[in-house]
Amino acid sequence: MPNGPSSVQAFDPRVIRRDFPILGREVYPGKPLVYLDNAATTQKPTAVLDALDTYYREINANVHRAIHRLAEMATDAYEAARSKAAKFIHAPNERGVIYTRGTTEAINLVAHAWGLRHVGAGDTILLTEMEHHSNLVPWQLLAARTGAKLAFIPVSESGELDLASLDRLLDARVKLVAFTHMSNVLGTVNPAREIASRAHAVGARVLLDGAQSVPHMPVDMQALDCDFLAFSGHKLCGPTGIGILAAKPDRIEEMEPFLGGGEMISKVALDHSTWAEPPHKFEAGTPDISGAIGLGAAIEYIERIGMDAIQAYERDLAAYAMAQLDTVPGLVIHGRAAERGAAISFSMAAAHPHDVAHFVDRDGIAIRAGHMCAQPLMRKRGVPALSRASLYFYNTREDVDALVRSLRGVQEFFGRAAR
Ligand code: C6P
Repeated sequence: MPNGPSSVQAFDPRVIRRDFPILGREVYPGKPLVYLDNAATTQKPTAVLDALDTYYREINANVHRAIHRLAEMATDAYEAARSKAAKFIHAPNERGVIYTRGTTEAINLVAHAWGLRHVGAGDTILLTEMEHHSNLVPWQLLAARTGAKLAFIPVSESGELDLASLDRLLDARVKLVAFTHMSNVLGTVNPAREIASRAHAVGARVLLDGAQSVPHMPVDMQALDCDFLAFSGHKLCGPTGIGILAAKPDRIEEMEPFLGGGEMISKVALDHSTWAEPPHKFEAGTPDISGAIGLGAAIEYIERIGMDAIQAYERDLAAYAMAQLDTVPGLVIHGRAAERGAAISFSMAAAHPHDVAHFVDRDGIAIRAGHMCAQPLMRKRGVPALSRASLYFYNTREDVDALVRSLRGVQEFFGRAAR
């Protein structure tokens, strides 16, 4: 089964687009899909669709249980995908690479399995003002249970973290620094290595939310020296419902089980149990086997394109998109960090973000509008919501041009209505 892009040799988005069947459809008559909501979820290439189909048609069996042929094949494919994921992020070992439902579950897993034992009353969990709710609410819950406090690295008007504040915020009471590698709203790519090394200097552990970085740039867990790294498969061409928590070897040994049940045990008596070795200790019950295999296929697919090539292409496309968006009257981009990815949020003087999204949708253009699961950041910027175009390597300048044309229409339509 061919499972690489058709254009391994030369990076050509027009050729790559042929690998994504959905990109060829019209969403309304005469309106071909312009998909610019990749920070929410990405589209799936044929390689991933085929891997899912093949699994269910030819292999389907439970993993790590039976000894029949199909069970062996399913287990091998499931574990091979784990190896691919571990290599992809350069995790220290596979023992610390745990399948989860996605970034959200991965962060909740750390909060329960590690946080409840290592964060106590009077300790601090240091976050940033730009976190997605998935990297905020689990820590609020942990703080409420343990008596720990939350503190926040401020975000500047341009969308950058105020690293000078770290001198004040980092002290021996900080047990964990948890932050997003790339903001899903501002597009900012945070200096993860620097923050990690300053956090470690006061003895804090580091969790990196890689939901928006792992799909878009090379992410090397060991080079960044984070204790925990979380990401979601569906944002990197994989299926929904599967993601990864990777933990350093010392951290994985410090974690207690989160969910109890089958597969995560070694011996079970009526009144007590002992645990399986990691990562299985953290994978109770029948896992998302097809999801894991689909994730493996997605990683294989994008590795064949190359993360460096993807990052370079997206950087160029994002710069083009920002320059074009800046020409639309009344449009304000939120997030002008020097280091940024291809998620571009904006407001328009003439219309509410929901009206903007509805309007461009009629032209076949998918963008996101709302609080983007970052309500504190919206409050800080004084907006109830934003619109966001988020690009991936299969997007083109033509996609950007279509959006800009449609946004000019928004400005004209709503601007006229207001006059
Ligand atoms: N952001 C967006 O449209 P899940 O839902 O678990 O796969 O990912 C959660 C998550 C965590 N951190 C960051 C930085 C994210 O961007 C997301 C998901 C999507 O911006 C859906 S709200």
